[in-house]
Amino acid sequence: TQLATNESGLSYILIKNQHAEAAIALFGAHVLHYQAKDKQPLLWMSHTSAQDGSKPFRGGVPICWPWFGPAPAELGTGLPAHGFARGLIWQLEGVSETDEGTFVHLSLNDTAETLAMWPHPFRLEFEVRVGATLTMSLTTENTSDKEFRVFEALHTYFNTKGTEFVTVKGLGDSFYDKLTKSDSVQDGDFHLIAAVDRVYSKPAKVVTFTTGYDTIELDNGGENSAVVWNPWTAAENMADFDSDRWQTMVCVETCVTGEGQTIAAGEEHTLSTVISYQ
Ligand code: TA6
Repeated sequence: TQLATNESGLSYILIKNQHAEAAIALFGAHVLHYQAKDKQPLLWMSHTSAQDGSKPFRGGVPICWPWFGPAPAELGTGLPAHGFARGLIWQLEGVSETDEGTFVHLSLNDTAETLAMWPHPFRLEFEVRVGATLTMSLTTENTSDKEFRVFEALHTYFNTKGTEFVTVKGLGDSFYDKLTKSDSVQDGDFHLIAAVDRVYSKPAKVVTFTTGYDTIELDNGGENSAVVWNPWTAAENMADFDSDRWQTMVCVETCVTGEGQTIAAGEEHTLSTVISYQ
């Protein structure tokens, strides 16, 4: 495990152990790459993603926090989509090696800059374990003297062999369709056959899906919803999304959306996922 720096001065933790290899950027506490031994890379990353910190990485695991999608109207205009956590540099708290894998611990505290966007003191802790499974847990501590509400996601981009291989189970039947802006109901499993942007409100704790390479299991905790996203040909209009590679990605996300998660003063909440091969 080593700390590396790219041409733009962004720092990364590069991990290689007996189970897997991975790369995690301090910018956004962003898991960019994870590959278990004898497996394909698990995470999809756009070849045209910004690499200089001018905007969040397109791919891997963006951390959306403390809002999901556009900022709540009461916070005003001009705020970044999906919150600010994925666009700030986190603090590296420690790295430890165990038989189960490498643990990386990062943190983010409120600053004058975050308080100007979202008026609440906080501390975030992000713990990643790079082992035979990829485990991520995001803990929000309310360090203020008033309760606050957060919306969040581990917005994971998965690498697939092709859209036709993707079937997702465990999403539950109710979803909000962001493309048609309507509530809808699904009967059975989800098949990736067209553009999709859905917020499922009653997912099972364990969501599983096929990539064409493997069957992946997400064992989630602290979530209240799951999102499935693939922009399809609309990816061609996104500057940082290489135009034909939507065919080999799908986002299956562990989320707190809807009513959000209220956290009392001095309390904390953890959103987590354990990603493993079935
Ligand atoms: O999780 C799905 C989504 O919220 C979509 O609506 C889509 O816009 C996507 O995330 C990517 O958002 P971004 O801000 O990273 O371009």
